[in-house]
Amino acid sequence: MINKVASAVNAELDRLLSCPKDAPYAKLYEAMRYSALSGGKRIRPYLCAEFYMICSGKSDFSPALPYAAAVEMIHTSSLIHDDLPAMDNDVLRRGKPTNHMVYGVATAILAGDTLLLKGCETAASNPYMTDSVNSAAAALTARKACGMMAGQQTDLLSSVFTATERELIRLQSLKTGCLLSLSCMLGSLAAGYPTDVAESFGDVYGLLFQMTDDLLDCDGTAETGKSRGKDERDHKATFVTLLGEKKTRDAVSALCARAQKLLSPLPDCEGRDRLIELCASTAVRKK
Ligand code: GRG
Repeated sequence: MINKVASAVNAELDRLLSCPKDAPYAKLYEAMRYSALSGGKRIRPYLCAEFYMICSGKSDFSPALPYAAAVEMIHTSSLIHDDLPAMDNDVLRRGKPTNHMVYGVATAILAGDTLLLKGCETAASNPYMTDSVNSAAAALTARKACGMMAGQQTDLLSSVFTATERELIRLQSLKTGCLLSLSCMLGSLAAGYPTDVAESFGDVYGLLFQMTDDLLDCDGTAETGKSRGKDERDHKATFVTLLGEKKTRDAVSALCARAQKLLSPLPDCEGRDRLIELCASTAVRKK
């Protein structure tokens, strides 16, 4: 199912990010497309589409697709900015040179900014939804994107020498958790279903996802497409640098079980089983 959603969201992003003809700013769109259409697991669009299917009982996720594309645009904007010299200063993303390495810092900043706002615009104008649902979706999207930035700001100040586990959980719940919970919530919202289960699941799944991301950063065999071992070198507070690998792996197992349990109030269906399986595969992921 994730491959089906990935193909559909790629086509939607291709359409939404097409440059107006003869525009003098074509480079900006080229830079946005370079990062938005450069692969990626498309986990956020998948969560959005899957929550829509589970909560609506339908197998066609088209009505949730604009929301799924909106979250992926915002996620891409965060990756572009995260890689900038003033942030993580990275040269490799998804196995390719980072946006600023190809287009320069100024265009990369603009590409990130434009993708962020295009994401909000897309969430506000889903043609399958009523104005009031779109208005709620846009407000939620903006709120969660602000949460992600608050997490990034906290991260800038954090160091392995001073951070506590509690602070790190708070930081990562914002930085990574906000967009993952947003994805689940937009799917529920599009289905006209309450968003509380989606939010609680997204929060816990977000922590699970970030802990495994930290484990991948120090795993020599992982296929992340990113520079490895940077966190330790930069003295960043991560779950692995703070807790050690063994305790992090134990926490991953506990979070996986917790996330799976949080799905029980949802309708019993194939989609819910797929999410249960997603948690298990995330816990042992290699990319
Ligand atoms: C957009 C204005 C603006 C600011 C962004 C830099 C920043 C503020 C936030 C950083 C957020 C960030 C990069 C969090 C890390 C989340 C994370 C684990 C990313 C990796 O996600 P994957 O593995 O990546 O889903 P793919 O490549 O598969 O999409």
